[in-house]
Amino acid sequence: MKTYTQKIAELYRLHEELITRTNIPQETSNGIFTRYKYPVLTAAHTPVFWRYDLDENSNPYLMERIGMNATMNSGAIKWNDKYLLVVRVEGADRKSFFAIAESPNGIDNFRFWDYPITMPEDIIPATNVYDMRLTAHEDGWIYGLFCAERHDDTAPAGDLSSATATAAIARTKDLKTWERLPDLKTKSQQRNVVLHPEFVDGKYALYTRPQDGFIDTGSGGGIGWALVDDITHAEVKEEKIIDQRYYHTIKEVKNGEGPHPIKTPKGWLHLAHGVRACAAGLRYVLYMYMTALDDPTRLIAAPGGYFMAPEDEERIGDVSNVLFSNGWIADDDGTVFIYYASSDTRMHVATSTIDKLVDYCMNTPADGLNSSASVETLKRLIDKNLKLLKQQVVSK
Ligand code: M1P
Repeated sequence: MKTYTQKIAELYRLHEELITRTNIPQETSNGIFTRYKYPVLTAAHTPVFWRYDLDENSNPYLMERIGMNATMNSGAIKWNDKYLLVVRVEGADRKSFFAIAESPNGIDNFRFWDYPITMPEDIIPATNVYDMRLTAHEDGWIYGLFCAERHDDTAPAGDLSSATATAAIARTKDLKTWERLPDLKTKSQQRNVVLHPEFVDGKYALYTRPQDGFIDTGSGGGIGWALVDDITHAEVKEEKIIDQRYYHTIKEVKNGEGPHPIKTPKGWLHLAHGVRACAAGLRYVLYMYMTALDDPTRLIAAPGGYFMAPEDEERIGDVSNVLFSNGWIADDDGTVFIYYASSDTRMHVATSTIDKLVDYCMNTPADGLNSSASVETLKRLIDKNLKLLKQQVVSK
């Protein structure tokens, strides 16, 4: 029979084995990115001392006292040469909070900092907070923009599921102490709001996602753009749609900016999620687009279809058939670490390079928006390839 101390040691041994497991790149057939075998974070990666009361007097059966349900939708930043994720950790009580996990190489060995982030409240406290996008802005602050969810008090009595989504804004210099700024003022509800890293016309620039209700984007036409004079009292006065939704595409129902775009010599490289409806419910995939350096609102590349869609284990979870990304890190050597969550349950990484992603955006045919156009696009590639193959046969 194990002693209490031995049982605790066993918990730590298993946890350590999990979080120090070497991740393995998976062979990929599409040449665009490399997936990794293991999720980089799961609920089981959260520290043992978050979940168990380790005192034999108060927890004689060594039971979990605070359950963790998921680790998902994480912001990302390179900080002191480490790869940091600001993870959306969801407890068994359904409430999400932010906690930082750090890795030496970006692909495995992610370890949570001892304490979750203590995020100050706005004037009206939120019930739930989630999906932080991190931006190291040229003003010198690191901003975290996230969704603050509150019960919709205008809902009829007894309706306990109607909610409102607002963009919350906080900033920090050390990722430990956060200053909360007033929530973004907008006409509509907002989720997936992201701060552009540079001033544009001397103003802060936001990617927005206007929506009619908490779930429905309705008349909100896609990913929007707004300039804000004062980030400490941010208000969207004018908003224009820069990446529109279209019928019968991967973003027909909704879309939303992922992390802030990466600046490349050829333009701003964007990662976003698109949502379509099907008999099984909503399907969330990742897609990419590019905008011009001299005008970040001007679309210069819009590869058709999805960049990445749920595969295998990724398809299943609390909200199945979902990939969602709000964090990526571009290293100086051009490597890009794409952090994405699957089915609102766990975090993964995929790697690529700036060059490959720009090539993917610039040279993947755009969506022709109907079947005939898709066939014409396919025929053009077949023609070209068959000619090439013939030439090769002849020259042999
Ligand atoms: O459940 C899938 C995602 O749904 C929401 O995203 P969107 O606002 O684009 O529909 C968010 O709640 C997100 O956290 C979640 O992963």
